[in-house]
Amino acid sequence: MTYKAPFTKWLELDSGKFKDPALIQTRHLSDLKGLFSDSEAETSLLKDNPLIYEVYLAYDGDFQEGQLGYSTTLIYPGKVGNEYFFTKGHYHAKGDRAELYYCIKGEGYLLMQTPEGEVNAQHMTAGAGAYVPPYWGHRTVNTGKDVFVFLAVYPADAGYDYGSIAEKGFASILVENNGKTELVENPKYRA
Ligand code: PAN
Ligand code: ZN
Repeated sequence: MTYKAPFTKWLELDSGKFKDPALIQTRHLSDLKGLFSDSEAETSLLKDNPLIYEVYLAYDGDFQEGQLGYSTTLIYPGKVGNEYFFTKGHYHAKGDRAELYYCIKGEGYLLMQTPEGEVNAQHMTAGAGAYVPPYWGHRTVNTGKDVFVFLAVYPADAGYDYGSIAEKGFASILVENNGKTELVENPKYRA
C-alpha cells in the first residue's frame, strides 16, 4: 500500500486565491457564449470580452474515487444586460456525487436544478456553507457589487457535464430589476 502524503494549501483570505494553486482556470465572456439570456447585450459586450470568473484549484492531482478536489472560484461583479455574471454551470458526470460550497467573501447565489427542471436558489454571504446534493446541476451567480468568492470541496472523481447546461440552459436566472435582485424564468430555457 502506498499512502498519499498529507499536504496543506494556503488561501489568501483577502483575495480568495490559493497561494500555490495546482491550476488556474480563467473564463471570459467568450467562454460562456450563448449562455446569457440577452443575446444582443452579450454580443455587444463580447467586444470587450470581460473576465467573468477564475477558478484556483488547490488540488488537481489524481481523480480517483475516494480523493477530494478543492478550489476557490472568484466571480467578478457585472451583468450582461440585466443578468448577473455567473459560472457556466454543470452537472457532475458521476451524477451521484455531492459538493460543498463555502462562501469566503462577497454575495451571490448558488443556483441549482434537477434534470426535470426543479429549481433551488441558496443565498450566500461570508460564512454560508451550502450543500449541492447528488444529481443537482449547479451554477453560482454574483449578485453583489464586489468579487464573490467561495471554496468548493467535491469528490475528485465527480467530473463535469457541461453539455446539458449548454444545450438547455438554466430554468431560472437572476436579474436586476429596479435595483432589486429577482429570480425569474429563463426565456431561453429548453425543457
Ligand atoms: C466548482 C466549479 C467552479 C466553476 O469548482 O467547477 O465554480 O464553475 P464551472 O465548472 O461551472 O465553470 C464545482 O462545482 N466543481 O465541481
Ligand atoms: Zn460541481
